[in-house]
Amino acid sequence: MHVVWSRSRCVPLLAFMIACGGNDAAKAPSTPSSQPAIKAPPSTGHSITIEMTTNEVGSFFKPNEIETKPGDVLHFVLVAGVHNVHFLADSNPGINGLPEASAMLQLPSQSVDVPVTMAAGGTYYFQCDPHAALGMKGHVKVVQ
Ligand SMILES: [Cu+2]
Repeated sequence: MHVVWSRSRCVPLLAFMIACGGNDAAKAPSTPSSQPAIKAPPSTGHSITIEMTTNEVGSFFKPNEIETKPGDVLHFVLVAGVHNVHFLADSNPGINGLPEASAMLQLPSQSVDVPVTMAAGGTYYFQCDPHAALGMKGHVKVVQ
């Protein structure tokens, strides 16, 4: 003998699944480009740190010979002194996509990121404007 329980009571299921769609609306990332005329290569997510230093030896970039790829970022960090980074047009004749001259960095650990927008297959000259005559310069070789 068995007892059959009727469990068919209708429980009102108040499923208020409120989809709160107002707050997580996708905000388009607003990344204003400082160089709208240049079609930037897609970012590789890779960055190369270059120190800018003045010490008893002199003023220099370290390293100052860099090999990189389009879409990399050159991460210039001030260690000591007052420096900038400038891919001088006169020293890179006929080259499109040169980054603009950076601001002058003055405080240790200040940095500037320079996206590699120059074409692969070239080597590009850069310098620190105040110290170029003292040898503060370097080259970026861009490879594919
Ligand atoms: Cu300098």
